[in-house]
Amino acid sequence: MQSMTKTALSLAVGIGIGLSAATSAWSAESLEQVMEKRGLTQKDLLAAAKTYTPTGGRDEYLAFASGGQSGQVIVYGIPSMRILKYIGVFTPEPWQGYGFDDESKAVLAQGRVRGKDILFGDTHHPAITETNGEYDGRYLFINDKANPRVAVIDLHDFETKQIVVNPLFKSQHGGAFVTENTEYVITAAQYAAPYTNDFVPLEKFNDEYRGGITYWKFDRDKGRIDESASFTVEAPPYSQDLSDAGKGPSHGWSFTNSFCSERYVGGIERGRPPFEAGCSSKDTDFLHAVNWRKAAELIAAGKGKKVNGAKLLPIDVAVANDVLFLIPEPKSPHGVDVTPDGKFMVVSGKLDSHASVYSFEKIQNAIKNKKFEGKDPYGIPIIAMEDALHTQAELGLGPLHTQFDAKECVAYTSLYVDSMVAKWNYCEGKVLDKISIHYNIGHLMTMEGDSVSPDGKYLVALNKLAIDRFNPVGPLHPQNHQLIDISGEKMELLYDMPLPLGEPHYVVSIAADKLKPVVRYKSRTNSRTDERSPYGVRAGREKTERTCDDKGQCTVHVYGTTIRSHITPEIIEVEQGDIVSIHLTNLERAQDQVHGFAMYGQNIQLSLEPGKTASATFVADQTGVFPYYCTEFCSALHLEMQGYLLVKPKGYKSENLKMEEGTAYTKADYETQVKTNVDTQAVIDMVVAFITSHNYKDFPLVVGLVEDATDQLGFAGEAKKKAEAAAAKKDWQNAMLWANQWWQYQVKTADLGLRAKTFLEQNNAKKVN
Ligand code: RUQ
Ligand code: CUA
Repeated sequence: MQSMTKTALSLAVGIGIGLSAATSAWSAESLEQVMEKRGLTQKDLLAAAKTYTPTGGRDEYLAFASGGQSGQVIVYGIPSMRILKYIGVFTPEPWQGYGFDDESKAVLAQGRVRGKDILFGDTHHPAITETNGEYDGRYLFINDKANPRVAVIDLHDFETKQIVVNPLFKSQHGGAFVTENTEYVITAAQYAAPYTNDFVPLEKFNDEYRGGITYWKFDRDKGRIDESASFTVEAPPYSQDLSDAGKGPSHGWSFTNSFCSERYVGGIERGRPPFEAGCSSKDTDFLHAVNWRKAAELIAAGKGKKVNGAKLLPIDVAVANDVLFLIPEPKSPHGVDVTPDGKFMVVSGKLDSHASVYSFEKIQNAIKNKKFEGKDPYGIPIIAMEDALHTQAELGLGPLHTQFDAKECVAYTSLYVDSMVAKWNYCEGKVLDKISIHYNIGHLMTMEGDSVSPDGKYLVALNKLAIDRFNPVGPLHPQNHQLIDISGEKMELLYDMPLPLGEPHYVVSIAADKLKPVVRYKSRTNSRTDERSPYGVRAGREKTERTCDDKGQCTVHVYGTTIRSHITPEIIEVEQGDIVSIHLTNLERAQDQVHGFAMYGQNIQLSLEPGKTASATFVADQTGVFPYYCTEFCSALHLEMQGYLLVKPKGYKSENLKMEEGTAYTKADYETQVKTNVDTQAVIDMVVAFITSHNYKDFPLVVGLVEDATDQLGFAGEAKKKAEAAAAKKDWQNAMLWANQWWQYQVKTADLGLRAKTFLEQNNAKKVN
């Protein structure tokens, strides 16, 4: 390395050649000293050891949490509780370009309600696709309560692909719940309302306001909900709450609980007692049992009707065909959960201290024997509670949701008022253990807890209040997700995770090894449709086209690319009034080599992951100079990844000016640069020799890096030719500039190569020749 120029040498040092890896200076403090200094107990240390994940470590489970009012989904690892991603769902999310590029705007536009953009969501319940009742990790669904919508997220890239709007409902709390093979995604209305968009006075509540349960047909091959094959089972205005789909023996059925079956309408301003008084006066509400398989057959046979463009199975048809039944359930329940074996349904009443376990077999017997205690005002048969109940267990105050363990008959129920989790045996109705949480738990979740084979191991308590758990940050506190170890007899609290992004109603978790997300897109992909974008281009084919229609409206399509460290094109010239559509394809193939694209004054921010094509369309309605740049620190020359949009006044005449460069270069400058380049090439050759002498082809990540490095080296070769051609003409200015560009490509080649080399070393690649 002796003869290297200073620049090439510093590059080599910077990228770690010739330096042995420095061993980390481990703290001289002893464990005891740290414990004393930080006031930690043995128990704290044990909890830390169960959750701490050293650098580079991975989690055993991934959790998908609703982001509540943020309208997003939050992804974190268990047991480390490290947040990995916020997925933009109902709300724009600029980092991902969600709601800022044309492709994702089209997804958000699907979620318009009665023609209005709704740019937030109140997300409640995520659900993962299932195959035979097991999570398969293909797609994730989540509902919006405030506006009756469901979103489909593809777990191959963790992006939202579809939003559907329920045309019948005006709210939709109970969802998303999937059937055993994801035939349907179930959602239920909460606040009864007319199915149409018409005004209907509240006095007609009993007759014209309705609840309902919607079965969204999921097309697995397309990975999208098929609205035309979806239908709703009409239900009385009983504030349907959450649902769960049957499994195993109860597959084909679904269960939906309800509150306010009093059908009370408040109105303090009309002198009426409030909703809360009238909605909790009866001792029981109704669990709805629906034979959805039969309902689907009736719909297919044309027995339903069309209301507001949606397929509806009216109550009378449902009743006549044994599709819909009611069973009393204790006061103001919240949540119904089917046991993993599909034999029982657990319901807890918020205003009752019991959890009630209903038997599917008993319900079926009552139906078979036509043993009903009566009918509700809408003619729906009611099965007596004692004819359906398996057992009840007194758990504590404010029981809400239930999740299941891998251990037989073991369940966990949240106790909202008590701020506790109860571990109990639902076969025998016996309490096994209780633990305090902080504070006022809503949902809770065990690993793969909704599937037919829960893993148990950990439980996450999703608490409604955090109060004093964290450093104060003003009146709006973070949410508190508490991780609990449930592997032993007694539950042990391990970790508090603050989550500052809306109330996380529910979360689902899946074994991390079931997920196989991609690290890059196929070249030129519209990530929202997963199809090749018609606007994508290859390297070297970048172009700008301007066309005008007969009314004189001109549209400029820019087909550009990004690669370290430049955006092509670097100058875009348009006329005031033009519609400008900038389409950028990220040419990178290396993992994590993302570029962004932001422009002054146009509300544009794109995220260009490797292979992706994204577009931004806007009207250049004001003249001026609009710099744009890459928003990801992607390379040493990231700040130079820039350009200008020039919006000229209509009819602007060029003043025939010449570009004046800030610096003039000489022959000596050129020669010094060439010397640097030659030395740099020596560094690259060393790296290449290392890589090719190892089995790098066995590492897809390295193959991606090598492909990108080869591209960059090819560009270097082209720049070299241009430099030499200019030098031959003694045009030292251009010779020097192209020689420098040649070096820039070499630096990127070396950077990629070094990342590949380091990876091979760290992963013990084998020497092959
Ligand atoms: S909610 S705390 Cu599922 Cu919307 Cu229960
Ligand atoms: Cu690309 Cu910064």
